Amino acid sequence: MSTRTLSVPEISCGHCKSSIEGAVSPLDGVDKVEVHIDERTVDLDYDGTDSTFEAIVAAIEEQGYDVPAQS
Ligand SMILES: [Cu+2]
Repeated sequence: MSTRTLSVPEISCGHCKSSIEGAVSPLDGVDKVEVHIDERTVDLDYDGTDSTFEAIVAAIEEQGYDVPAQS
């Protein structure tokens, strides 16, 4: 299991939180997803594989949010 925090600058409100958490939590390999509105971040616990991470980013982008390259 890996823990990672994604920066998603377009997060702004409770709708963003529920749509991102709703899209990411059902994905295979995701144990936990929590959006922090004030920090505009997404905390993740997932299986650590690249394919799961790519699916998470794709799911967030499908909800309309840009996920910039993470440092
Ligand atoms: Cu919002």
